[in-house]
Amino acid sequence: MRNLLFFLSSFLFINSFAQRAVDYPIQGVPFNKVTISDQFWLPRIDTNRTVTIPSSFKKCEETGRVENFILAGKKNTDPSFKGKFQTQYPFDDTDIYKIIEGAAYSLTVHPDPKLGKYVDSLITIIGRAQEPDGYLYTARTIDPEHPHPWSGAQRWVNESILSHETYDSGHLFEAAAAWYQATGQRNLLNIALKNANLLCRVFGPGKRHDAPGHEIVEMGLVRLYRITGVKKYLNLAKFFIDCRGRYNNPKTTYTQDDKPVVDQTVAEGHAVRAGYLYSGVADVAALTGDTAYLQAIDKIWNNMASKKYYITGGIGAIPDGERFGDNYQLPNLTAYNETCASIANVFWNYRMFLLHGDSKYIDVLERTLYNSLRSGVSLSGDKFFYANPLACDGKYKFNRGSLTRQPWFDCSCCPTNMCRFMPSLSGYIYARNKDSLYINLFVGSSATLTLNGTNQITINQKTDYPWNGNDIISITPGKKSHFSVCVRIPGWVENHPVPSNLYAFESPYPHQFILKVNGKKTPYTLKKGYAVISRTWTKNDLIELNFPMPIRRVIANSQVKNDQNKVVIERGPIVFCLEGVDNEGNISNIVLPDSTKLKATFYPDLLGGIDMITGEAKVIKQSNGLVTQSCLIKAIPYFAWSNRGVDEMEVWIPNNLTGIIKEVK
Ligand code: FUB
Ligand code: ZN
Repeated sequence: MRNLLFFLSSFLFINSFAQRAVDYPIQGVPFNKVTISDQFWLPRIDTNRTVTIPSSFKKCEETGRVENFILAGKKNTDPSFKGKFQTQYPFDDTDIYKIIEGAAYSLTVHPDPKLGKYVDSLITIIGRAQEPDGYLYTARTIDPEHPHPWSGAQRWVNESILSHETYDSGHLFEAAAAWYQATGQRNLLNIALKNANLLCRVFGPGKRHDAPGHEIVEMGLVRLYRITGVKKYLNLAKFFIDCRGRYNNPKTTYTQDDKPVVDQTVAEGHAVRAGYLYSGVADVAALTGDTAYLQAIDKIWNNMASKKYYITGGIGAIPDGERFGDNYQLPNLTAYNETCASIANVFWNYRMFLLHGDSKYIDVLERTLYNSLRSGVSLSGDKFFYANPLACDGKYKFNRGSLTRQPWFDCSCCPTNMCRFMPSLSGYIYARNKDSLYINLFVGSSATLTLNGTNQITINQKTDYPWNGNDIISITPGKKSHFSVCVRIPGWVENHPVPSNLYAFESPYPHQFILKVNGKKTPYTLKKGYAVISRTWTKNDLIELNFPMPIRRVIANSQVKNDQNKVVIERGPIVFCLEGVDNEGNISNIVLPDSTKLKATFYPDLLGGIDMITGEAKVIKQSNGLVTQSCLIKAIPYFAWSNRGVDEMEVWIPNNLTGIIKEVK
């Protein structure tokens, strides 16, 4: 009988899901419909599966994060039990949720019964830690008389400042949705729904109206709504967004709470919170058709992309407050660029694309993905950057007090965010609407999707990206049919390194790329950054692409003080840097004149297989006054630095003597 009720309620959920009228005009092809075979990304995803996920679970055990759930469970069964919260931050529960989310994506393509069993055992422990009414927050449950100092004496009283209670819920919801999607199992989903139902009882019109201190619950609630079709979850996500700028005291820009979201115009405050908020706003805008939300995030996005965005794709310039700086305040040495903020930026830009169908958002996403996000984890998969600066002088301890990647942090949000992001990458490659298929990322992969309701299309992509711009994509529809394939033409091919005037190529390159179908040049129209090929497609039709990848020099807008008289070396989507070890240990006196010819060579055995860019530059030396000598410089991809010990590093390289100046914070 219980099973029947379960079946009926699932059926009703799915039914209401199908009836949803408004949504993103474009849908992503989800991670579980895409298999990555790419020579660049697959080894990294495999390392995430074999090293990052297991080592992070181990850290959660060693540091007491798992123990926190066990202790909370004991308290739930025996109120006289005396326990003590084992770790430092009230949001440490989220690390386990994030790794479970990553394990879920990973298991979809790589079944691993041992891992599945381990996650199930964790879910059992998590379930026991949940209080009977759905509350799940070990920082209070273990010892309610003495909760974590950030948590407040009673539930929720510190929610808008420090407690992270709904932040914990948000990550729980994300993990539960992923686990359910990946395995079909409802064990974590049931825990999540019980917690979400509690939130719905506590918060809302006429009830509590705190704006969450650290956003993510909005996105998490939307995921629960998408799975269940239960409207109250979407309503609560919208309610939380609408609380911002209205009720909290104090109202801070740090938490994007100084004004109502619809009146906000600039990217502000803590960058991870901001990125998660803007992603949640996009989700709710898509599902409710709220145009005021749309206008707000469009304005905020313009501010970010034109004034607060690093050439590496990082966001959140300022360490103090882990936050966005003022317009054009983009220091290099002290750049914070938290790994989590890069991940949040990918979430946000992907949603902006789904809303607008413009490739400029994928340009931002791609730059972040291949550079500042990728740099967050070592090649070995077990050491991490929390901050991702654009320069290192070997003295300023940028990485939470250290000069290089670390295996874990007291606040370990970045490693565990990496666990969940890496295996979800398959979900960002393709998208579709009713009769168009979008190819956004050039990542070797195969996918299946449906167009026009019934036509099942199989895609196969083979490429050497990002090291060269050749790409072959086969399209096989279930039945011969007419539709459009929209191939993204990256901004860097079109002479726009970014979709704003924040950065430009020093010298333009003639617009040229090759696009053929079945060996012949094909007609296409350029629309919102996509080459749209509309034709009748049949089995194994082949799209061939070639994006020339000359080595380019990028310069910054004159308002970015720290980047004047300097250039960045780029090739394709990859940003390069100088690291001491390749350049006789000292890079601070190197000048790269515009006349220096640069050459790219692929080294399969260096740093996991990378392009190195070399050229005859100048080095300034002190010997009875300043002397200039020739020197060979070697630049490696930014993402690969700091894999060979502590070192100096520089992304912006002086192209004349004036460029060798001190950094402005
Ligand atoms: O507050 C939770 C997480 O810890 C944030 O997202 C990170 O920036 C770190 O402060
Ligand atoms: Zn982080």
